[in-house]
Amino acid sequence: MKINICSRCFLVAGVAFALSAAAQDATHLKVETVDLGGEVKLEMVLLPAAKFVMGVKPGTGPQAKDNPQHEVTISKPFYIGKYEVTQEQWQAVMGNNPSESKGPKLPVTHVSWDDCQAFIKKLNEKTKGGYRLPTDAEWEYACRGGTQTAFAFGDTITQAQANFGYGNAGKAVAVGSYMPNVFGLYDMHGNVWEWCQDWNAPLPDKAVSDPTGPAAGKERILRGGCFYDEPNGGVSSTFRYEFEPNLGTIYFGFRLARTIL
Ligand SMILES: [Ca+2]
Repeated sequence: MKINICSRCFLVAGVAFALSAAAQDATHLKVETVDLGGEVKLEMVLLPAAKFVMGVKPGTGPQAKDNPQHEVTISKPFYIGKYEVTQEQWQAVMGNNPSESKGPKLPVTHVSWDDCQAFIKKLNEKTKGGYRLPTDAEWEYACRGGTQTAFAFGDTITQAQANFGYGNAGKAVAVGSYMPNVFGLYDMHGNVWEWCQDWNAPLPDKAVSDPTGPAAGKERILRGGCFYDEPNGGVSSTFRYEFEPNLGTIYFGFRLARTIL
């Protein structure tokens, strides 16, 4: 297993801080590249610890499910996938490909939350570990990239900026086909829904630190919408969807996070 760190990048790790201009400049974020074998790479972007405002600004933009504005502290830096997990990455780790529409650079689909856990277990055995799904709050922090607008690109979004609304391909496309957000992350809006770690429950309207959701539940959170969804129906930075953890669909994929061990 080969680990490469971009040598020209830097990041201040440690205490929580508000996003600085440097932290918002993706060219300064450290990228970790892991070789999964067979020339298949996994790229992870190191995001800084930060405080950010999570949730829907009252009276603006698409509504979110149970996501009122509240301050969230992310107390430690963590890695998040630059892209949705691809079919070639799933194949490299699991030795199979559950997706209906096949393509090495397409996001893997038809994976349940439980399937994601099996993938992560094998990936952690194969690497130095720490991989997991992002929490709901980490996902929104990563999606926003310091913005307070409904989308990472402003209060509106176009089909030139993301794959949603059946307007483009009408299906999932190769990861990284659209513009990245300020953190250099691709397809946070649209393409496929992304499983998060948390059980579903309404979010608080008070400040919290490193929230992980309730200890138990019936459905897990998904974020970001997919090629099918409309801007006011799931593609925004704040919209939360939920689904039983044992079911996968053509609309569901995921993005990895990694704790620094
Ligand atoms: Ca997505």
